[in-house]
Amino acid sequence: MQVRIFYHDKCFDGACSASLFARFHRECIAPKMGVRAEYAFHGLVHRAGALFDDRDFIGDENAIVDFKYSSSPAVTWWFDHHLSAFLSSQDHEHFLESQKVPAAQRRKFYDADSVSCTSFLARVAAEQFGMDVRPLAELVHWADIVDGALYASPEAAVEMAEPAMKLTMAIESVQDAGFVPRLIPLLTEKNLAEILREPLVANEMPALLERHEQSLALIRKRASCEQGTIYFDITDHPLEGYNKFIPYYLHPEATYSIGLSRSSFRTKIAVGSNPWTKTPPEKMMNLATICERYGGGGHARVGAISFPREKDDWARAAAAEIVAELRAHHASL
Ligand SMILES: [Mn+2]
Repeated sequence: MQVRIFYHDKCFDGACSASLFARFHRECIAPKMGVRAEYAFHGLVHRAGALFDDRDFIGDENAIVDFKYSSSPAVTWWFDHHLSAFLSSQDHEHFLESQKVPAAQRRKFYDADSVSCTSFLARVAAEQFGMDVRPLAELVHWADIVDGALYASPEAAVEMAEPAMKLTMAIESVQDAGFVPRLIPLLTEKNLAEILREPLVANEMPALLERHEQSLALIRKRASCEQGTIYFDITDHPLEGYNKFIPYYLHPEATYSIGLSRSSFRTKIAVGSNPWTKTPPEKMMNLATICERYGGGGHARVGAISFPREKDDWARAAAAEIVAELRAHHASL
């Protein structure tokens, strides 16, 4: 049996969810079906335009983890925790319909309160399918820290002493499209320090660390913080991802950060909030709602909007509106 696993690409939680799903399916699902399964991994990215190509759903099973819902009948499993999980109300209806079966037959799972999709998947796999997830405690722990931005300090997040943080950097920025699919199986086979020593990862580290230093220097030059909101535009320096805590490392007093950047396939507005802010949670703007207005999405505390690569000017105009809105909100507190 061929199992195709579609996961949020360039994302630590997405990769961990894919790895955990494969192990879950191999240990708990395939044996019950009396089959041997093979697993293939396909990254999905948020982009302007269609997110899915239904012609990719050609596995005997097709699973989507840590990514938006698809109502394609070929999708047999789905796990997500994003606030903006449904592209349309029809998709949401379709999901609700899928829940109207006895609990034991349910294959689509959604919990917007889970810090990471990995910890959500581990919980469902353990409680509803009897999977022994104890050997995966380290992975689940770090998926929550990384996806929930629960780092002790901006220094801890930017200086990346922990293996999980270096792996996050590699997942977010290695350019070779085969890198994450090769890394995924290791995530539930070895501990994170061992994975960092694997040649697949170790060979990438020196160049990645150098690029990290360069992006830190660039954002330091470009970022300005006014009325609690950082803004920077680095579209003239194509970067395939940067450490999203750099703005708060440079401006710890900020509440929000808006970054405009450009990669090989999109121009992106990253709309984030400072995980270490002293602003009380009830006074924070919901960033998923703001991003949805422009066709983006995410979580309450961090979101993003993708534009076609050549639409820099639209992206810049939208970013300016969001910056003005967040600064005005901050000034009104
Ligand atoms: Mn996630």
